[in-house]
Amino acid sequence: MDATEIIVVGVGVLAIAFVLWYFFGEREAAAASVTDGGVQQIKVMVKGGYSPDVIVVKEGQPVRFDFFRDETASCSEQVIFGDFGIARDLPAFKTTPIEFTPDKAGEFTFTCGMNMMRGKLIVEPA
Ligand SMILES: [Cu+2]
Repeated sequence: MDATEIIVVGVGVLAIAFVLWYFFGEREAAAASVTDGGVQQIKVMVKGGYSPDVIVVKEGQPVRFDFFRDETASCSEQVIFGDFGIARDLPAFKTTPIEFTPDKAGEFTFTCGMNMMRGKLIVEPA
């Protein structure tokens, strides 16, 4: 192989590694910040997905998500926390607060109304 071929192969390998990381890699989990009132707060950006899409909270303490939907794509117009019986409309370009107290520990998914966009809520045992 000459130098050009080595570079081409190298770039290809890096591109494959990036794709694998992007789709299958472990995402950085975001921990909620706790206010004086003991509410676990976290801002979630909604744009083609949820950011952050892995959120860590503690069981038995109230949680407040501020969902900011930064798009009009109909996919994201609803967010559902099925395990907690919550379904809420998210108006575009607005912040929608969703408050509840996670009463069970474990890993739960939250999704858009079509179950296409997904995020993970990790509730740590109290
Ligand atoms: Cu959707």
